[in-house]
Amino acid sequence: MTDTTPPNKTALITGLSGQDGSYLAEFLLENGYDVHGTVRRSSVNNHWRIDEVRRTVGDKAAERLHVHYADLADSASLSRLLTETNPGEVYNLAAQSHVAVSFETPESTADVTGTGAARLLEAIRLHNPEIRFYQASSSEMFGSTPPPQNESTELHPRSPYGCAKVYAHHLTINYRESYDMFAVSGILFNHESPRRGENFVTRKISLAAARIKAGLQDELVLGNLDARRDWGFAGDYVKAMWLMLQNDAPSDYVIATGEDHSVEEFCVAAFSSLDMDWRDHVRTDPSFIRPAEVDHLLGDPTKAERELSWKPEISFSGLVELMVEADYQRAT
Ligand code: NAP
Ligand code: G4F
Repeated sequence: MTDTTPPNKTALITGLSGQDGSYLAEFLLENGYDVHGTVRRSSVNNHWRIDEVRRTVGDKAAERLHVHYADLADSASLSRLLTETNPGEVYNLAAQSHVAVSFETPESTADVTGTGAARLLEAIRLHNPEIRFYQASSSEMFGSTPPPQNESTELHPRSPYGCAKVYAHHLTINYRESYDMFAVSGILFNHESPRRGENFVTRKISLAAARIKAGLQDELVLGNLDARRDWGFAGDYVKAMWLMLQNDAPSDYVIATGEDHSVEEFCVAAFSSLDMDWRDHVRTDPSFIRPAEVDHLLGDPTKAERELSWKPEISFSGLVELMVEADYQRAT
């Protein structure tokens, strides 16, 4: 018999105040969803990305955006939220997401980035195991395994953050296999935007280039310029998250551009887009070198292209220009 139940277009996003949370909320609101998102209490207002979502989608759609306090370290807050919102889809984007910081706070990173996923999966299982669940897995899980990396590549994390993500990744697979839940992981390679946190390397570079051009800053101090990453645009990547939950069967996917660049190449592109030579402004300092580095990430997104018809739309040079232009506008 054909199922005539209308789809439950209510989504819950953990980490709404973050980069991806904001782009995903925007995408879902534009596609008719009611969106519930979590924030944490902070001593200063850090909801600027949520304000941008409201501006972008307009007042009418913004009425379908609902903000809730919850914490991945607080099981009861997650259970309460599921009961209050009754979502059809849950996107677990919340995390302590900074790799270098995870070396300073390994235990709390494990608690939020790793065990947080366990708390949410278990709350979903007990509330309604029919909910479709997305876990924000990471290319950091590949660590030292050489590129190109795909869904079958061996995981060898090189940071407390990477280790926590590996736990959450395997647990998501385990809930799928144990309880037949529609639980999937997107193994996303680095994705950036004008909404990227200022202490990730791309935004640190775009912001500094813009501020130096505007006469507000003298120099930029970085760590390892040789690291290579597969950088895409966050707005393209959140669409892949949604596509994974619309699939007929649950499966995990690598999401990447298939193109890599070094940190130095990002500097060259960012400074030259403002007619500057990066070598006049950038110096390195060993304090930004990590105890263990991930030298080279380059994803193979063939499975996502084939099964989700997903392709990134913004190129590396387009991404750099987008970020530098936005930061230059903000600086002037
Ligand atoms: P982000 O900008 O750092 O956002 C992280 C979000 O998690 C923020 O909303 C943050 O809230 C929230 N959060 C942190 N600790 C929390 C806790 N204990 N309870 C509830 N919320 C908490 O990260 P992003 O770049 O959007 O990334 C989204 C997810 O994808 C993360 O899980 C990240 O690890 C993963 N990922 C990112 C990339 C990438 O390149 N961006 C690649 C692969 C995977 P506050 O705003 O209050 O801090
Ligand atoms: O921008 P990053 O801090 O990103 P990283 O470590 O690759 O992690 C990001 O991507 C992961 C996916 O692969 C996510 F899971 C994670 O949540 C996060 O979004 O550093 C990129 C590279 C590193 O090799 C780092 O050593 O840039 C190098 N780097 C050089 N100087 C720097 C700096 N990184 C930062 N953050 N700051 C610097 O001054």
